[in-house]
Amino acid sequence: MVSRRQLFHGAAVGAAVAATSVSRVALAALPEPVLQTKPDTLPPLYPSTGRPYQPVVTLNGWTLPWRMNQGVKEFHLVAEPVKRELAPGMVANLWGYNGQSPGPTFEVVEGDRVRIFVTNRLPEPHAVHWHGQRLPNGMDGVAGLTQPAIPVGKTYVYEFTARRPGTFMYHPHADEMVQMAMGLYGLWITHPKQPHPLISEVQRDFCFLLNAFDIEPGSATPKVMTMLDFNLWGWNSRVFPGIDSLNVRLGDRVRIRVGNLTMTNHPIHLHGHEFTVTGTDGGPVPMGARWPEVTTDVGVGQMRQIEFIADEPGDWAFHCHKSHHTMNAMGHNVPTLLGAQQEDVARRIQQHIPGYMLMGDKGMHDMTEMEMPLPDNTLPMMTGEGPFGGVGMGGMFSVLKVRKNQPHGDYRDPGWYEAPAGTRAYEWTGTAPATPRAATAPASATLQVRKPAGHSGH
Ligand SMILES: [Cu+2]
Repeated sequence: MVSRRQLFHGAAVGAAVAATSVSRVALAALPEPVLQTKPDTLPPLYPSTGRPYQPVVTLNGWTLPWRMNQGVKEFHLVAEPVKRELAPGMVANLWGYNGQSPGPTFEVVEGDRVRIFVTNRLPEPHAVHWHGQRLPNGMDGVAGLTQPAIPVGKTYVYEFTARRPGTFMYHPHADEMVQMAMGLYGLWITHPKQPHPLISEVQRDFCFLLNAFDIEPGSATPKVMTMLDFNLWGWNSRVFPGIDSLNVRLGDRVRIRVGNLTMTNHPIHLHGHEFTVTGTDGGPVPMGARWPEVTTDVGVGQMRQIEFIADEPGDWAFHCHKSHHTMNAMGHNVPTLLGAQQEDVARRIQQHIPGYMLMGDKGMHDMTEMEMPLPDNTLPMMTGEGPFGGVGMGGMFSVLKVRKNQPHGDYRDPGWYEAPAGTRAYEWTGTAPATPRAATAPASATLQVRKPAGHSGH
């Protein structure tokens, strides 16, 4: 599923942080935009200038380096068409920032003055809204309302002070439906400037954005007018099995920040642990308003920050609980065939359509292992290999890996969990007694007439 990655070689992004060598003349020019070419999870970017903080790790993403210019952190964001590998075997034509969708994560400290140069290399006007931030109205990035849209080829400058700590997002406020359907958005973390009574120190701090795409199997560009029937559900523009695992050390306090810029809600569920929601886009949650959960719904336009102690070793599933969001692209106009005798039907159809297959008379588990002929550039609907066979998942699914021996600060994939003897579900091999069964319904009741449901696509 997830290969081991060398997470300690962030050379591609490391260089631009060194601000001291930049000349006065160069500082008057635009900061060099930093690009990222790979969808890997890059290691935390420890700040070499400005106030220190404990950095986050962006799942299958990275943090944008800045340069310090007379006390102001300067960033250069470039909106442009990008190619993003959603999972091995599928590349999508998206729009993103600095080479990737989502764009890079911004990390600043409460009180920091920031200046962001936004260059528009999209084929249409653009504007960036800094979702959730306190800032002067004219910096809010709403095309037509607070500024003219950024014309194609032009660069605009946003400048404000990051006034309150928390997790924020950024996204277009110009032709949002198209630009967000194409993958333009990113995360913004403002770290507290001093210990904060409602913000815990954590050993691991992950963040990702939820996404929804509608990409026809065999094509590569999202359909931008889709409102409901998305067919690919992702985290940071990756879909399982392309999403990296979240690797932590046993006993770590873990924070995960999840932002939702899709058009539906996502109940995010963690196995094996209880967590509390410790923050929203509105700020830290007061202690008296926190309660234990194993699932939290992340509504549209919302961020939820969850925290827990990773005190149970293992490979724990972590996923959206809408089961069609843990599947990859497939036609939805498939009737339920549980219990139907279909071998003969399939054989008769195959006489007319070679290769035609019906599926699912015993459930869809077979899909997890089936070698189906797929169109080019798409992914199996339910996939991913675990140590015990097919995981049968897609979309918004990953694994929290809790390990006693995971070194501090090491985010590399430790491989699969080896359960201690006697702690894994096993097969009963004794003699099974006759099992009483519920009476089956009379034969006539199994006859079904399927009428058109008038709910196209689902
Ligand atoms: Cu979901």
